[in-house]
Amino acid sequence: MTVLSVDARPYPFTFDPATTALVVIDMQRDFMEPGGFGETLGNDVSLLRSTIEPTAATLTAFRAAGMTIVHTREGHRPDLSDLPDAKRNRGNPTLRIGDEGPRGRILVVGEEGQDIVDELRPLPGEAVVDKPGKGAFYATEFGDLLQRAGITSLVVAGVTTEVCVHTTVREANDRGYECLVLSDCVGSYFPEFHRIALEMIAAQGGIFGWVTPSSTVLDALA
Ligand code: TIU
Repeated sequence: MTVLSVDARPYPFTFDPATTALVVIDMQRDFMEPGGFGETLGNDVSLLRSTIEPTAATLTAFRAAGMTIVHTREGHRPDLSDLPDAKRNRGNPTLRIGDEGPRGRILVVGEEGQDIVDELRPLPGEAVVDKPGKGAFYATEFGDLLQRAGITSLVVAGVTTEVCVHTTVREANDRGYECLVLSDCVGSYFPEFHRIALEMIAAQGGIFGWVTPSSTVLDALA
């Protein structure tokens, strides 16, 4: 396939589908459904639901185009050996990471709550990277996986905009990846943070990358 270009902020984003991956960050029940980590931190998890439908459509388009797809899940080993006390205790939540919640142990790998929501379930063959931090590169195989696949550009969906999406995009930017964030496929518990986080990515000539609605990418791949 040839190189594609889509309208974006701060200027058009150009990508080769052969070297571009869709990265879907932490679309987990623990963040998006009641009874999980997001709710124990005091958040209204329904605010993230609007990301599901456009992300599902984007997954469909990337699958149809035969492009690389990587899903991430924030989570910790069952023995919590990769969970710093600072993270476990932060915010004094009602349920801490590792505690038993209504959907299994909070943010523990393999538990129902830690898995991806049904609507965005990965297909067999799609990579799923479990990550103990907010960024996808820290203490994971994510970077090696992208390198092996020859990926140089990332199209990013997921939650939350100013936390795991931002951390991952910043980490990716420092590692030389071109990042396009899909504005309707990322979401936050704080609408104002979401808006400003997207502005921060595209400001200063795209200091961390580009921002566009998913419709521009879907049109380009159609
Ligand atoms: N709390 C919050 O906004 N986010 C996280 O803890 N993790 C992710 O963003 N995935």
